[in-house]
Amino acid sequence: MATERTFSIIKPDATRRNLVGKITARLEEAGLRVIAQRRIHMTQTQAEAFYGVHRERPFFRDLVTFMTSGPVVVQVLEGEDAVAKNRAVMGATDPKKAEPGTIRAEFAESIEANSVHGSDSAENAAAEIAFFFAGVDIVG
Ligand code: RTP
Ligand code: MG
Repeated sequence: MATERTFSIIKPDATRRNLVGKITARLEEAGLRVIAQRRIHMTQTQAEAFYGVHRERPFFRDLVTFMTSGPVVVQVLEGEDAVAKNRAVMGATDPKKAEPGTIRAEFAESIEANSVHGSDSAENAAAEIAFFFAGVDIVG
């Protein structure tokens, strides 16, 4: 597997509980390197566009409200097999179903307030990275 990049968000439930360092440490311990990072407060327009694929899902409105409820930390992660590696260290969407030791099992509050986002494919990773970062701000 070649070196790959993925996109990560530390969500508002985690920034509120001051977990940015602890979560980032988990990512680093898994072999992922933070090669770009920014703390932002997403606008409604940004959240709606970012989660556009979920527009028809019943949880879409609540998700946009949650993701705009406080600051988030957006990150570009690099490493071997980064997309799958990040998804593995995150754990399942619903923390009740997440493997012990994963970020969501340890830190998530609920299926919605689940502490982290990670791209689900290399294609989506490229699009999500480009949504938040200019090439000049990514230092691999
Ligand atoms: P993510 O996109 O944030 O990495 O999470 P995921 O792939 O594991 O989950 P996905 O199905 O893409 O859902 C995106 C986010 O929407 C919220 N959600 N709420 N109330 C619900 O039933 C529900 N289901 C999903 C979560 O914040 C989830 O991460
Ligand atoms: Mg997803």
